Amino acid sequence: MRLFIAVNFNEEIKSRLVQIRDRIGAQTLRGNFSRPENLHLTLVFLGETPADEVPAICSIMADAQRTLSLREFTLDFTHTGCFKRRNRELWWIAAEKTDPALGVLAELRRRLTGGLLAAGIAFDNRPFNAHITLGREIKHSSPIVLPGEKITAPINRICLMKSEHTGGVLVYTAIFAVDLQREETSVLGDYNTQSAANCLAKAC
Ligand code: 2AM
Repeated sequence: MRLFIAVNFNEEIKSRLVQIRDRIGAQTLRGNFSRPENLHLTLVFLGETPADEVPAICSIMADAQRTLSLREFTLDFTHTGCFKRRNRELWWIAAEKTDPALGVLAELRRRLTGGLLAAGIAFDNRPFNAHITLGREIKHSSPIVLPGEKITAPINRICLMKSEHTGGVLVYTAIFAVDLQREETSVLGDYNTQSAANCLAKAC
């Protein structure tokens, strides 16, 4: 099966991404634009993977989170641009290269790829270039002009995604997910530290 590890986004973030996607679409002659439910950020592309490697990949994802003790964080998507592929363009949105949160994402990828290498599981090892693809195969006759954007997206979960063509439509399905730790304040909510400790003690 064709797999990748990704960060997905909530409906609010996806609808803001769709607005930018549509602004690009309005200025192009042709293009293959990402469906809202397919908008994601790829951390590791595994490609065709034997099904019997899936349990090991899930463990590697859980171990990466456990060893880093990563708390949920946000990434500011501010920068739209394109990769040129032959005479077509792939348009994306990304964070500024200097955004410290990108360093956190890169560290998470290092942990994941380290685990995959150690387990002998194949993946695309080209340099990590964190982006959300908005459209592929884009052709336009005049420059695409976009207003400045800042989309602050919560990064709170990593998912193992299966990619397949179903009835000619590209469908991504999350088959496993690991949550990043919630911020202390949201874990405790209205409780004080003592009652939270009691709850945890009861749960154990
Ligand atoms: P892209 O959006 O830049 O094409 C599913 O295909 C996801 O994996 C996409 O986000 C895609 O990035 C990413 N990906 C990374 N390396 C890939 C590769 N070698 N082939 C296909 N997709 C790849």
